[in-house]
Amino acid sequence: MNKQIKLVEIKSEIGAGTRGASMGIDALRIASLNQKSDFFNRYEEREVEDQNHLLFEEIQTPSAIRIRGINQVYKDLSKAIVETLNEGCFPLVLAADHASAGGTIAGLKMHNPEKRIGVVWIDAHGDLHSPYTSPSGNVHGMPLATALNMDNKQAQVKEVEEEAIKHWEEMKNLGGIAPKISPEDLIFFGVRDTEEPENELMRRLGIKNFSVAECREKGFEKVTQEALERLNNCDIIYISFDVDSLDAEKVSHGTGTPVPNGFLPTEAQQIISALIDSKKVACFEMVEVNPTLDEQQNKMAETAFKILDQTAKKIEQNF
Ligand SMILES: [Mn+2]
Repeated sequence: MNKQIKLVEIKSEIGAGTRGASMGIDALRIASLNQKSDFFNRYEEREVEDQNHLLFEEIQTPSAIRIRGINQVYKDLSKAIVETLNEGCFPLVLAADHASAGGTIAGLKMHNPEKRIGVVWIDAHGDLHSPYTSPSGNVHGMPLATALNMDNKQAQVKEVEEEAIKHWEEMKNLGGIAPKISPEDLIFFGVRDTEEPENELMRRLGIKNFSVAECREKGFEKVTQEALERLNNCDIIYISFDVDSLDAEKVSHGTGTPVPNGFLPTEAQQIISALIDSKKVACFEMVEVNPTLDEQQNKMAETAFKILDQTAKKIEQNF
């Protein structure tokens, strides 16, 4: 019998610089109703507590805004991922801002301490910042640095508060395993809006980015095969799908940090589906739908939901 998908839902939006990502999951729900889909009836849901009440409090740590709350989200979400995997289910994570993905990776690694995890990060951004390098202090730009256990202090641009360091260290070491992934097991698709400290880190670590142009030039079948070859030594693969990887101009601005010149929905779907066909994908996450920023009603969620529904069906065939 096929194992079951379980939806793991976390509405944490304290890692983003703009408000409203916590409404992203509900926007997907509305999209599913409009498309007459039974998606949210098909799968069991596990809700993880957010710390969004902190938005009403003053910012204590400007270098990593509300990192205390993100640290808690990491703990709660990683636990939910471990529980879901313990039940033999496939965790399909619906999250608000991308900060929580560090907690997802932690949970995957805590359940599979002996396994090598490949990460495919489909995103306009590198999300490789640390409190030491981030110009904004928004923690949704930092999840991969926690998974890689990297501060990138060579590129330090500011002082970090004691309180922020304490939480940052806990996040990197969550589950007593650090790092959780290796740079050679991390692959970007569609990253096109980065800051210099991230560029420098990507060069130094040799992190592969399949740009939108390269994907179109070589063809999506070829680049996904190349990606899978690069992850050949990984036992399992985690896909993190940030909807800002999609083209903001041609699709929608309904996401926290929209960027033009991204993927078309069909292109993103091709990447995701080909990866799942490898049968190595053990977790999928969709993040950063923000209906309050959508100038075309609920277009981003409508688009993202189609990808979500297709992806879930693909997982069912392959899990
Ligand atoms: Mn992201």
